[in-house]
Amino acid sequence: QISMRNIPQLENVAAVKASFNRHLHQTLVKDRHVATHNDFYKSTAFTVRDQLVGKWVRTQQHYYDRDPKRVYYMSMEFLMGRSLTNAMVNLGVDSEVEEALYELGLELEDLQEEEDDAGLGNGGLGRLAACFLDSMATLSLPAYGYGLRYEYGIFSQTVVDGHQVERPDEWLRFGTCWELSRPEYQVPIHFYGRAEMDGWKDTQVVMAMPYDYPIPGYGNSTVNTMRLWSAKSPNSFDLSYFNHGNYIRAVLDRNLAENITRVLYPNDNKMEGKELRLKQEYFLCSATLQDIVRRFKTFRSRMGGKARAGFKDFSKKVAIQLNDTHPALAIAELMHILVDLEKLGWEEAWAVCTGTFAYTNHTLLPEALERWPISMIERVLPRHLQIIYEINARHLKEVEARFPGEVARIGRMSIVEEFPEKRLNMAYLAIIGSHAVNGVAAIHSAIIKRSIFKDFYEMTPDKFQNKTNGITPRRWLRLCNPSLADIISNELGGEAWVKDLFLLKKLLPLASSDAFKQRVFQVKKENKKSFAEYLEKTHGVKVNPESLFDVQVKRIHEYKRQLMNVLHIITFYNRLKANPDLPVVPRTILIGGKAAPGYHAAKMIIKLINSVADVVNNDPDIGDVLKVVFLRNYRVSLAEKVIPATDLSEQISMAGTEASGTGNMKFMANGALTIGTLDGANVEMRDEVGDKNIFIFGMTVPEVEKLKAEGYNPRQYYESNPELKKAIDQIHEGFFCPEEPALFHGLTDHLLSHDT
Ligand code: DL6
Repeated sequence: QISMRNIPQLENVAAVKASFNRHLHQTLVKDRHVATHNDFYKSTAFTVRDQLVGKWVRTQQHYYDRDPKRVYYMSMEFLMGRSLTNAMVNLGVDSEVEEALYELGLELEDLQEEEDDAGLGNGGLGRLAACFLDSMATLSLPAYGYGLRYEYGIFSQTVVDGHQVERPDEWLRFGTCWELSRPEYQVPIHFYGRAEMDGWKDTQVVMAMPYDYPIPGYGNSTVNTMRLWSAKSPNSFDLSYFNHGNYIRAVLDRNLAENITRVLYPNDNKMEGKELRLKQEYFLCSATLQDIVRRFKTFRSRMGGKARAGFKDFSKKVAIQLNDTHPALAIAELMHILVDLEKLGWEEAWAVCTGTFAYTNHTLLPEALERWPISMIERVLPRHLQIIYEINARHLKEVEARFPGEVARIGRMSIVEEFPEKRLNMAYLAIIGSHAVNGVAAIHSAIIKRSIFKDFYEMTPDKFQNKTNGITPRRWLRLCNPSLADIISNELGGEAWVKDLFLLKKLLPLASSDAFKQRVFQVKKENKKSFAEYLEKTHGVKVNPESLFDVQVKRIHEYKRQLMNVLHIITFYNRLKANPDLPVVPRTILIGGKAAPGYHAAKMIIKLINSVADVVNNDPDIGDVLKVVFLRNYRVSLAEKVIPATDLSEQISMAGTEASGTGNMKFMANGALTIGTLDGANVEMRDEVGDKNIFIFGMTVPEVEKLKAEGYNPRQYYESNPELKKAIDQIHEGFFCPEEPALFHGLTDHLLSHDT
């Protein structure tokens, strides 16, 4: 098989080697004798980065000259993963760099392991943001990502005695080659103080320092910017200490202000109502809006060189997409800037606001919907609370005008909730302040209209849309599965499909070609072999690469039903024990994912997976027929390894709970078969591939709703299904954990009483 990737040009290979050596010497100040692997990685990264900067500068100049409408993706999370291999692929220099390293006696595969993932996100929501940035750069859209530069991203997961243990993610310890600080664009962020007639007074100030990261498009000249903010103490921080001569204390206390961007909150699909998190959210909103408004204002027309007059064109030039409600305070912040600082009238400012913002909802789970206590907002952001009250009062007047006399509806649609304590419903603020609201898969967008946002849909139906999630085929096929990408490129005569995945339809006639199927099968086999080797090296477990790789990797959450997967494993095990000659395909079942550190049930599920793995893997009766592995520290770079090696992708959430899912798509693009429920984007995937090519099981959303309405009694299923009963009893009685037999009582009791 001849690779369709460009043949490395000798002069380019020589240039890469020269640049590599120059960076090792001039930038890292090392020679080959003392250089570490990390130095070699960095020399490679700087060499590739050099290829980006010209395009980066020109892209930004181009935007400045042309003054197009810009799109700003505002997100508390960007789960970027590694940058080196992504930049190589998108710049089209992967063959040259690989060849140059080879000639230098180095392996790209080893060097890339030196790069820590930029893990500034929890799961689907953060990874979606990262995929969008790649996609927008590839489409040459004038786009920016705005987020926070957490010093500690998502924790690193280790497993001790089967239990998850969290370790800090020190992704910046060795520095990163991919960021540039821009101290000249620092902005002050205000907190606390008092809201008075003539402004927001006596605030505490923290500086927001921007760091820029290049976002290269694939096969084009675009390099966009992701700008992440880092908290810095202002020079004036606690001057009273300085004034009172306590110089040392004053310098030490500067750390306190900088804590704002210290760490990512590690919850997926759950709100953490801490003041620090509120400050993080506002910090992002205020810094970003100051930056956007500055950029809007400093536009100089190519003819006249005049600054832009007024804000009437703002929403023609600025679109801000809110990635969930986490940055919803941006709506109040823009009103604050326009009304308090720029002195616009309320109506004019509000029209600018609603013309600018759009909001994406990513979840229906009630515990994930943000509701901030009013007492906290009043203390931290007193002026913004006044603004939100004003937005709410005007909104409720409109509701009243539209639905006269419907007192209950007016109460339901208020941003201010009264019970159990006074809180602000941030989703309502986001809807009211936006011109578009979307869900992330067809089924999810339909559900929000008839459930959590029903009243709002009835009032403004045109605002509500669907935008089914997607994934970037650059990282999730071309980069992570180069051999499969080669097969596709060979058949299609080039790499155009990497930018237009619909071209894969042209492969359809090959479904009946044995030769083609054999090639695809061979790639899967090789990917499984490499992954098995990786598992042995990193996890110390030997798995049979000929077995079926059955994989569920995602955050650990009850609604995602890893526990149901475990019940299946136990049942499979019991069947094999009862009948050793059972004709089955040998399976390796891999489950991986992080549990939020405060989510006890999720952590117990991890322990259970490890306990079951211990029993199954050490049972001589079972041998190679069934192996269970808990994949530690699941993250973007590990996803890139396991997904191409998977035969069966588990997408088994209860219908109506997974808004979309995006892992489902990554597996399917890499040739895994899906077993799943009619939830999230699985529904649309089934529509594309047809019923015969996907294993769908379980209840539909209407069936779930009906069962809930009738009253669901999990114990009834337990009593009537002997295999299920046996599996649950074994867990309960400590069969998998004899040293602590009552360990899983919490899980089993919950399953039999409140199973969600
Ligand atoms: O839209 C991206 C992703 C979806 O694919 C997942 O189904 C959904 O669970 C996830 N939602 C969140 C919500 N977090 N909060 N808040 O992460 O979004």
